[in-house]
Amino acid sequence: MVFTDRTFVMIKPDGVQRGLVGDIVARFEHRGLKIAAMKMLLVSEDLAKKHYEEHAAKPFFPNLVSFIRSGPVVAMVVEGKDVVPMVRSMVGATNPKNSNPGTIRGDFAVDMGRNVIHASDSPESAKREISLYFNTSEIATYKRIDEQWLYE
Ligand code: IDP
Repeated sequence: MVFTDRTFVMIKPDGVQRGLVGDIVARFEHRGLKIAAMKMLLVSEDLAKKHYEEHAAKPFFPNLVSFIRSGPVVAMVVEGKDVVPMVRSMVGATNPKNSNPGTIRGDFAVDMGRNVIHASDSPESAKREISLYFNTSEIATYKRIDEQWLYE
């Protein structure tokens, strides 16, 4: 099945440095979601500011920009039915103090500014964020072999 539902996910520098990339990607794969694109990169200042533009006026904005640039990140496009809310529920609350166990932040994070992962909060943000990080030629269209066992 080829879904139009897509979300943007980023494993932030803390997740990469702590060796959590494999565990996090496995959660999406095991859930049945499709990784349509994935790359490691260093985020430029310009890209970091665009990514977090909705927070530009907030006092923590400079920290957000410098943290996302503090090491390599892993950016992904993830696809599946209702993928935006599904991935947000897998990620957990923004502040890990309030993230339920079983969520990525609830299992792997302690502090708000070291919350391991970013995921789009709406289909509109997903579209915008995917276009910031990926060209259309970098996004693969393919079928998972288990789709008939995932979708009724
Ligand atoms: P989200 O990552 O759960 O979507 P957003 O509100 O979009 O949360 O905030 C982006 C990131 O900015 C958060 O993941 C967190 O790392 C950081 N952040 C959000 N609110 C605060 C704050 O009040 N103080 C410090 N950092 C914050």
